[in-house]
Amino acid sequence: MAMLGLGGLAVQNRAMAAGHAGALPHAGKSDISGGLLRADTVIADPTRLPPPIHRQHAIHHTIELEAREVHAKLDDGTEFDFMTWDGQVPGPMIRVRQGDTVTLTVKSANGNVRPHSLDIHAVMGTGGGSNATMVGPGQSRSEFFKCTYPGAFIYHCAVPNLDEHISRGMFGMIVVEPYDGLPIVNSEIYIGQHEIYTREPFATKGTAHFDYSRMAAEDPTYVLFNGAVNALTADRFGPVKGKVGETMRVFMVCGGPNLGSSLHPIGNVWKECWPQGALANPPLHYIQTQPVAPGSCFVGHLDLLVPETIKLVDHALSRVARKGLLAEIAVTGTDRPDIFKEVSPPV
Ligand SMILES: [Cu+2]
Repeated sequence: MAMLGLGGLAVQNRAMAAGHAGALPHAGKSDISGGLLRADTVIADPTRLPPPIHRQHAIHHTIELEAREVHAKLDDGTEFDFMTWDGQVPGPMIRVRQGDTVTLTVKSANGNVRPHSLDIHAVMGTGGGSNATMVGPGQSRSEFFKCTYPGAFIYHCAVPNLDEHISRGMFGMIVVEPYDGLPIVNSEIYIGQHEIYTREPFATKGTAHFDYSRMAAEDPTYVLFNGAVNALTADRFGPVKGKVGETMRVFMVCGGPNLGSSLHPIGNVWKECWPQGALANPPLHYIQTQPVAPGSCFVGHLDLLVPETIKLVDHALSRVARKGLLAEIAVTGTDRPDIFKEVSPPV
């Protein structure tokens, strides 16, 4: 088994020999990766995701995800008890090809208190595999599944208090690439939106405590990308970087548990996007704001036409102005005054 050293993940791929008895296994590429942007947070590094798939044959993947309950920074001076997959929000992206098979082991870290399980929307089976993967602290269980249909699908914890566990961070994405793969782009990023319900008001210093009443009322205190207030911005831990003339693919998973997202790139539009992550369908073009339901995913392309800071937002803008949701893409390169320029001199 090859350890990637990325977020504690282990992955082993081998060629699928089914139907070809005696065939030699091929070396497979890594199909899962992840990692934190900063150690005292749960912020998944949006640039650490598995590479696009170019092979033309099916393989079998052996993948491990660990449920980890962690105390981490939600904001400067504010901490929270998160529940995560591999210590990060969103959980590591799993990337496979249609027709691939997976043996997935769900582990629960020794220090955990709660039970956890995994519902993967790409899995055709009871509970998306959640019955087969229910684990208590220190336990480990495995399941086998075939990636029958292409698309970008959410995975999430599915214990009875699943809304709380998702709110605390237990969601991520599996991308099942179509047989023909995805369009070629220059770069890719992976982000996740979810909301947190606390007794204390937004930005209160100290430890924030979970509020079940506010969750039942679907009235969150925080709405976040990647598990921290304004995490992916110049004012905090840095924006994603892009270059003029390039095309960037954005994978976004909306964990919820209750709120959808109206995903908009301020200063740009989605040149192409696949609503609900439905990669088997033709994309929509030139979409300004795309709804992403809780429990669903989004895949979209941005042409980076001019130097600018693109702000990725949920266009339900009180979530941006008052609840902590923001990611930025800093695009650098040569000015394009034929596309945009300031006309009036600064005052
Ligand atoms: Cu859980």
